[in-house]
Amino acid sequence: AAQAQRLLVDIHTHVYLPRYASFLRARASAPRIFTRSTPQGKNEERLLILDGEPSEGRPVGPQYWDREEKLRFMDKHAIDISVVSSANPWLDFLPAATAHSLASELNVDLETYCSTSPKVTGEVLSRLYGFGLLPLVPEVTVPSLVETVQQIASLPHLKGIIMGTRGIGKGLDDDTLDPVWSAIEKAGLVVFLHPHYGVDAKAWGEKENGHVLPLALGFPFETTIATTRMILAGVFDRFPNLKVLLAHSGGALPQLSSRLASCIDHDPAVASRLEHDARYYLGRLYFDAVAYGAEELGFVSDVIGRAGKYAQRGSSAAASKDGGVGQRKSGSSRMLFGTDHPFFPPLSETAKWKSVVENLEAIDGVYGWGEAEKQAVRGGNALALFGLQST
Ligand code: 5CU
Repeated sequence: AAQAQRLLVDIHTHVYLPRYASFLRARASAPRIFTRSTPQGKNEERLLILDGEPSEGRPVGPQYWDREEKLRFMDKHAIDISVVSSANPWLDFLPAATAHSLASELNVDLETYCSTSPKVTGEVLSRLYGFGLLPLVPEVTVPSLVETVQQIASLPHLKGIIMGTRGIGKGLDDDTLDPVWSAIEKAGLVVFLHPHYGVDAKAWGEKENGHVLPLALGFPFETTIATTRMILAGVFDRFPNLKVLLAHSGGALPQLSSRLASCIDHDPAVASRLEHDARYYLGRLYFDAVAYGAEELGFVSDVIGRAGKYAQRGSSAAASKDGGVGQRKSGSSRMLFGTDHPFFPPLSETAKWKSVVENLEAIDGVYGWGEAEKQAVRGGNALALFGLQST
């Protein structure tokens, strides 16, 4: 058990399973994988997934679907365990019947991908676990979503569900989804909330900035909006044991949570719907540590760590007597290391990926976190959240 507490666990790492990649290859419009010939006369595969992405897409290869590549990447960065999720845009673009059958097949594929992986040396733990998929598309029936939750819960290596922000067309604050939240809560699965659509592309202006604005700002704002809508709809009041993990450290939500609380306080109709001050709900959530900076991680843990002070709406938080160090330490218990592999590859051959090294250095550099907090963020929190029992 002491060894397990030192494991490095990556909870934000993606795959396009071979069945999904074949599906994308058969498509004529985005999302799709297509082949083109290079100036050297070779064939190369390209991936086109984002809205407004140039039509030549980006390079795609075995790092997206080959499990051996995932394990090699893990070895290169000393990652012991990965909790792997399908990458966006999941099944969002499919008709309901296809989404439903493909979700079930991909869930079984992911279970096999994980269950046949090697074990962590000296441990009963596998090196790979996964987040399953729900057929979250318009016109799917809620009973079929619940059925898929139950399928995922029955697959021993699947510990959660990755989902985008659209729900079944009306977002995640749609009350129709209540039986789905209830089934997920009951099964103890972790929801990994991940963006794909960003915000209205008109916000990016006319200058050519590649993917920088949609990825750096659009993705996190999408998560911010979706989570805020869930808070406002009372999802976390109705399902207090629902475990939701936010991609990219919750986007702008930690920075905006006091402003959100104030806006709610000034809107009696909304305020009367909620059991708690908005800031309280941040202490119920989990945040990946994919923020690339120590100061940002420290700030997020401060905000999570103070949440308990805001159980009552209108409560005013007394300043911490220890300068906030205890609060910062306690917030760290809901933060978890991630890489976003295979996205953000290095632009040239390097020993380690910059994106991974930066996230590890950020954890190491958080002022006020001791070795215990850092190790918990690197792996211990993930073992606890996903119920991964060591020998
Ligand atoms: O680079 C990107 O486009 C992405 C993406 O689509 N999804 C993701 O998780 N990270 C980066």
